[in-house]
Amino acid sequence: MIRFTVLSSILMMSAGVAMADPAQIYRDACAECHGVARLGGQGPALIPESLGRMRGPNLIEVIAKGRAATQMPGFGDALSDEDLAALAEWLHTPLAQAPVWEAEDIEATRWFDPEYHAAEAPVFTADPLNITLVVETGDHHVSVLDGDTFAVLDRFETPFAVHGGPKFSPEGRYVFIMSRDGWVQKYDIWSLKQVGRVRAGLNSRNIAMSADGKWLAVANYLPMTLTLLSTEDLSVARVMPVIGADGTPSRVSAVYQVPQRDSFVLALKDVPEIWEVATDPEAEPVYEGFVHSREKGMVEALPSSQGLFARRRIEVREPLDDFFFSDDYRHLIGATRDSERGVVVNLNVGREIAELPLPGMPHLGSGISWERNGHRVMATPHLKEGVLSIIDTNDWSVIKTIATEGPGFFLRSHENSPYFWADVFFGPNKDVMHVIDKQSLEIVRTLQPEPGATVAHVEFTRDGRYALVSIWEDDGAVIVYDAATLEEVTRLPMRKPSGKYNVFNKITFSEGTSH
Ligand code: DHE
Repeated sequence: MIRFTVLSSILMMSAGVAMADPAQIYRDACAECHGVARLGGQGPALIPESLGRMRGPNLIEVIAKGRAATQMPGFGDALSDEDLAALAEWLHTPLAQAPVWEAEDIEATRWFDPEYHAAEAPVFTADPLNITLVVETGDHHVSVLDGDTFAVLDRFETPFAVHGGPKFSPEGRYVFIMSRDGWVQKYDIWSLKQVGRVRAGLNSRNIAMSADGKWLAVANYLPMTLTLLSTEDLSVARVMPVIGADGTPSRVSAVYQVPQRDSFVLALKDVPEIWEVATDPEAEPVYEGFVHSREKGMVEALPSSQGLFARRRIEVREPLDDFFFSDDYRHLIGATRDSERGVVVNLNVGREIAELPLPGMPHLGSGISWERNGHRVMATPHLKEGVLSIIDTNDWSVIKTIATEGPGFFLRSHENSPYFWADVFFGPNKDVMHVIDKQSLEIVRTLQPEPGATVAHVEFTRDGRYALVSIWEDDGAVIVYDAATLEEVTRLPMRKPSGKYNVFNKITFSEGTSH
């Protein structure tokens, strides 16, 4: 009824006036679902920060035709082509004022599912550590798969546009999922039930969990903050403004858990700093640098913070992004803005120690590592070049560049597999997946499960026996391969399955997966 009223009022408006004011059209037709301030509500936020990442059909098409499998209706009959274009352009204009999203705003969104009751033990007979979650971005759901039988135990709705890997609690019972609009969802795998949700940011990048499982960090672009939540009840522990040493505010590109150091590490988009935030209540004092005293010259400043959430700045020459961590978490490699180099930072001493050429936009966040000839090597795909770089992590030299059939996005392997799998995500060959020998570094097989369909992202079962591959299409599938023979075992229909995450591989920090 409401929708009818809105549509008919727009029709009347369009009939009487040559072209309606897009802000007025928004107020009449969109605000009810997308929020008066365009920050989202029942529907997603409609601001440049979120629209810039829109995949698939363009904005005008979505407004005109609606979005399948969502509540979004089409307004093509109600609005002229000019009005549609004007509205789309208006939605791409930045908000006049930076929105505020503080602890009380976040708290006000905290919601618990009234149907949730915590089961005392798993409500299924499957191995709870061999559960694999499949994020289906086609209709914003997650399927919970039994990793032995590949039966779907549950399929639950997620917030709109989930991004990044879900994060599991250390024993593997709970999982936390984040959407690009900053919603964090908690789900209980044992009970197969959603626990609750909270909106931790307005435009967010990813989440990380502390090593002790108590805290969840949410990296935000909007506002420029790190939100720290309690994993227990999703309450806000702290909203940390992110401001560089020179006073410049910065977006947080990503946050990572650093288990050995009991901390989070943050990649910052706008300032040449890496931040480390302690999750250890006994964390040593952190000094902000040095102050000048007329009598003594340069003297050490008083500690600015210590204990839980103490923050340390590591200064680098330029902003670095998309981190890969060495196995012992002593080093990270970050990508430079020109997408041509990787910079190695030693977290102990807090400075850059090496630089390596990685042209063609390396996707270090997808990097994985393994032992080869007594050396630990890592591999990274490149988003703009059809190559994989293999790097020796002892001296950070590039030991081989493997040519692929196009730029790829994700890599995966498993301790029990002699191969690693690399997708081709972009270009005419996006329907193939390479399987590469970890020792010879030669491509042993190039799979093409469905000609013409994008094939991407792999996850292994707990024992590494099977590899699950996505047919990344609306009418897609997860294909289960025997990881040794590389033969197809079964095909599970799914709605644009993106990432897949095995509980055991994630909580044990398997070397074959990114974290
Ligand atoms: Fe992702 C992980 C950043 C675009 C799907 N992506 C990540 C992570 C980061 C990141 C920092 C690690 C988070 C984590 O798991 O904690 N992604 C970026 C970008 O900067 C980039 C290039 C541009 C952007 O839009 O933000 C980008 N990512 C995409 C996509 O276009 C993908 C293919 C589709 C989508 O859903 O938007 C995409 N990103 C993913 C997936 C993961 C991911 C499925 C988790 C991979 C995993 O196996 O852990």
